Amino acid sequence: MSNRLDQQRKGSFITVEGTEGVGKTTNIAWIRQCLNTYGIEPLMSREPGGTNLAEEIRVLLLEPREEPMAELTELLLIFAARAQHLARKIVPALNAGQWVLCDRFTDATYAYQGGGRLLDKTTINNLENLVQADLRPDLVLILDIEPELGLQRARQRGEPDRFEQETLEFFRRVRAAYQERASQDPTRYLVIDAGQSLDQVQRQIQSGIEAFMSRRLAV
Ligand code: T5A
Repeated sequence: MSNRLDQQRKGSFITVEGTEGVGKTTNIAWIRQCLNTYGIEPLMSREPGGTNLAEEIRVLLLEPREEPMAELTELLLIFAARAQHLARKIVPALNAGQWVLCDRFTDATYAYQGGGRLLDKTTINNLENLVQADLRPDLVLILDIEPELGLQRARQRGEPDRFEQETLEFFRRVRAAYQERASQDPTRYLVIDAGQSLDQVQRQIQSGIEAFMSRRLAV
């Protein structure tokens, strides 16, 4: 009974993850170019956000505010944005045969809300099943970096958002949660050492995409 989302997808779903300032925005453009060489033009999106309404929820989530946001409020807002994003953008695209390349998805929730905020993983898993049914990314690229280095890069860009104001300890837990998820499913997750030069990072990404494409073409 998978389909509250009416999902009969044909396209592939690739997500990109990592702690702050790890270089997702920079490298997503490169991933797109790698896919282009196979004749694939992916639909680009991001979370939280991706549709007008979900982008409004993103603002609520990222803007620093005087009234502290309760952890459960944060979690529910993230899944509310995701439900909208899936229903209005991701699932229709996948069903139409389009590939989707998304900057963050539910692995970020396990990492930030589960690892960072220490929320119960079963609660996250229940919401994941409710909102996504059985939809999961086909490939998750995790850009991995020492959180100190990523935060330095992110903070050079201006005022920190609500998440960037968190402690180093918080980001160490986020990173550990990503690493743990990757270790549980090494074929679906690809961990990239993002502390290297951009050129070296892009070479790792390219060979990961090539390996994914040969697995997919073999099916
Ligand atoms: N969130 C999100 C949750 O808590 N739960 C969830 O479920 C979801 C979906 C917003 C926030 O929402 C939280 C997590 C986030 O805190 P976001 O917009 O993706 O998510 O926020 P950021 O991680 O902050 O994304 P950024 O766009 O800020 O960072 P990027 O994209 O990782 O970094 P980028 O590409 O802008 O690079 C940063 C700088 O480093 C340089 C770049 O030129 C740039 O100046 N750089 C390098 N320099 C040297 N060597 C390299 N290899 C480099 N790569 C990049």
